[in-house]
Amino acid sequence: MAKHAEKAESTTNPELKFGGVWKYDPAPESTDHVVIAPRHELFVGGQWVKPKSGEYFATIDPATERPLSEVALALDKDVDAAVKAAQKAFPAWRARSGEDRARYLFRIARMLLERAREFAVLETLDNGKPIKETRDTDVPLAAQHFFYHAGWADKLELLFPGERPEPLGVVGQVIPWNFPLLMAAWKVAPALAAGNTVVLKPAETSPLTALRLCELFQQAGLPPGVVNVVTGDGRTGQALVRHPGLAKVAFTGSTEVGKEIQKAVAGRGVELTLELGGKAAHLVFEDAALDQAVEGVVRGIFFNQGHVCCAGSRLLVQESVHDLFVDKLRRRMQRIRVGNPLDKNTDMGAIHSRPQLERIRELVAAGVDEGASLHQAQCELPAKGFWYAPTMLTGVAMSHRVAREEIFGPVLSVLTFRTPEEAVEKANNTSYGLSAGIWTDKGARILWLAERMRAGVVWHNTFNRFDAASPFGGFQESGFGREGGRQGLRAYVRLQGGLLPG
Ligand code: TAP
Repeated sequence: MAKHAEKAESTTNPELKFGGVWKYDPAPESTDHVVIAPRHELFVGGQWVKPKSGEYFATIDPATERPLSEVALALDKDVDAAVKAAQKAFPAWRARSGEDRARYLFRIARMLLERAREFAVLETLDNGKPIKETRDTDVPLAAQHFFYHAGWADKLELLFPGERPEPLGVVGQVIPWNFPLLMAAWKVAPALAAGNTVVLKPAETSPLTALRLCELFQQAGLPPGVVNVVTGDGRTGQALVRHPGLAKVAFTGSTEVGKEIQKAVAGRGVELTLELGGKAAHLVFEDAALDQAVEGVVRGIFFNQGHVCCAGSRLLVQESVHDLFVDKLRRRMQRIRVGNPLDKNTDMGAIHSRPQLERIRELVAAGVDEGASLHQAQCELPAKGFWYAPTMLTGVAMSHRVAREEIFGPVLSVLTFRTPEEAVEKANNTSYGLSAGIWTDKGARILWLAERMRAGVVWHNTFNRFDAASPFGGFQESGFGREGGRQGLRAYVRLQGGLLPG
């Protein structure tokens, strides 16, 4: 509960006044503008409804601390109404042909691309991430998830030959703040393609794009209740995952909350997939194309301010090239442009919230206390908002907190190795197992390493590349189940066994 109070504090601004519609308009001649309503209600049964709690909370722009809008707080009764709406919608939705469901998903995908700029700006404002990323990654990938799953909706029998895939029922989906729109698409698209109905709970600090997605659902004519969105804090998430009307829970977030959810659904016959934290090893061998590897490492840790579950946060460099590589990295970090997330030249935007900024500061201080050397890019950070310079800690040992705990910020911990065996041993020495990266010129070494590394995704000579067709998920404390691809759809169906020809 303390965590939720902390988050609420970060969004409570004494100057909060909602005089009317808040409008972002970058230049008079530009069409790139977004209008934000001063208040957002819940989306239940295809309608905007007031919360029974009567309460609202603020969502702010982390780059300026300016309030953007107030958002309804859904508690038990609202969550119950949303689950009931999804239950009511389920029989008709599952009875539709796959082709029919596909039409809705294609329509949503196309509409999202038509309004791509608006969604990109809104996401940047509510999250703090640079417009370059929302424009080139978040929005197109979110649309890709709808397109991709639309393509499978009428071909599920081909995906699971000899089986009869049936939808599960009402799915409760809880998502985090680091990729709000993308996570919503990533969760909703496969669930609908497979014939389920949904209650989605976005993160308290970044609910606006999931709510705007509801406008697309309405405009696409999606039947009422097929998708419901309940905004709120951890209490809303708790009410949802505990609701007896759910057939499945899909959660993305911290390992700590994931464990709580696992307990909450235990023994209820509810399907569960968990996408949790990570502490990815990013390996650089002496024979790698070092300048390309520098770019990969920078993308691996500074993309989205390092608020990425699969971020390459543990750099393992072969000892023979350590000094050279660190020097190249230090010079490259100096060229990262940090600042106004709405500026298309910005590489790194704002840290998402004050509690997250404090956590990053605390862990970096712990790293220095434990003996690591601190290297920070020299850059002028804005006075208002939550900011942190690109940071690297060298001389890190496996026992240090910064080598073991997820920082979820723009902080790279650098360690060394001598042999491939030692690299694998250090890479696997973690309680997580979500992703890993390998930079080497030798194909045989890539295969040898990939077979031995315990990570759900292993990139080689690239990092942080995503595709709706590719399954994503982890081992150990990074969770279980996969999202994306055939494996992702499998998590939204029950396989009933095939029909034998007569
Ligand atoms: P969490 O605090 O776990 O929050 C995730 C979501 O769960 C939010 O919507 C949150 O609501 C809600 N929630 C909080 N307490 C809950 C409870 N007891 N029962 C049900 N729902 C609850 O994580 P975060 O701070 O948003 O995100 C950062 C973490 O997510 C990192 O550890 C990161 O690695 C992980 N993450 C993993 C992935 C994948 S794919 N593996 C992707 C992105 C992020 P409020 O936000 O309103 O409190």
